[in-house]
Amino acid sequence: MNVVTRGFHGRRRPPDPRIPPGQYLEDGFPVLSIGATPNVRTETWTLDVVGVDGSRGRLTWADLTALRTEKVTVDLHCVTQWSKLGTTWRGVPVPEVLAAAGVDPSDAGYALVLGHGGYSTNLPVADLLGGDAWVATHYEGRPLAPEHGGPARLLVPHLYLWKSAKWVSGIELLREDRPGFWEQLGYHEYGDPWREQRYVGD
Ligand SMILES: Nc1nc2c(c(=O)[nH]1)N[C@H]1C(S)=C(S)[C@@H](COP(=O)(O)O)O[C@H]1N2
Ligand SMILES: [Mo]
Repeated sequence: MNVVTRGFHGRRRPPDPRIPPGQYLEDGFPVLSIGATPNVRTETWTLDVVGVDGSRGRLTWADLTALRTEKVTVDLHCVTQWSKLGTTWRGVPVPEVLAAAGVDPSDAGYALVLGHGGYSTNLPVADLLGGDAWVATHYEGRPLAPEHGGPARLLVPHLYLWKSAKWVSGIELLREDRPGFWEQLGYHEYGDPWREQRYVGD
């Protein structure tokens, strides 16, 4: 019998089932960017979509904002171990962005998503088409702040947050997987927070 251990366990709070393994709860909204925040203006904003057959489509801000949006409340998980619960966003579902660009994703296996400043990140196309990926323009009811990727970023909350490219500028559909910025530096090709897929081989 170990009274000390039993007492310790008795005082411990039950773990929050919304927080994946190895993560802690963050109340603020940290900014994680490789370089300085770019000044991306809606007047000149474009999103270039490229299909596996070389088909191309470009959306302007007017094109994007004419599309149907969804309001979603999601939890965010950053590989630097913070999780932020219950964040509310507004965005256009990615399938509708691809359709508006006139690019058919059915032959694609992967996507490389590009952000201003040379950022890129790869993920399976299925994760963009499955109903859990948006081109987000609003956070907590306001236009998305520049430091968090405004005017528009990818939002893929079921994967670690580095997959959610800020200042999204392109979506390239691929047959073969191609690593993005962090993935080339050893981060996981998929990045499921619930399986702690932080680094290659996790
Ligand atoms: N274009 C671009 N997108 C990016 C990044 C970046 O440096 N540039 N950082 C990524 C990383 S590592 C994380 S954790 C999240 C951080 O988003 P936040 O700054 O809104 O918290 O954005 C991701 N998207
Ligand atoms: Mo990150």
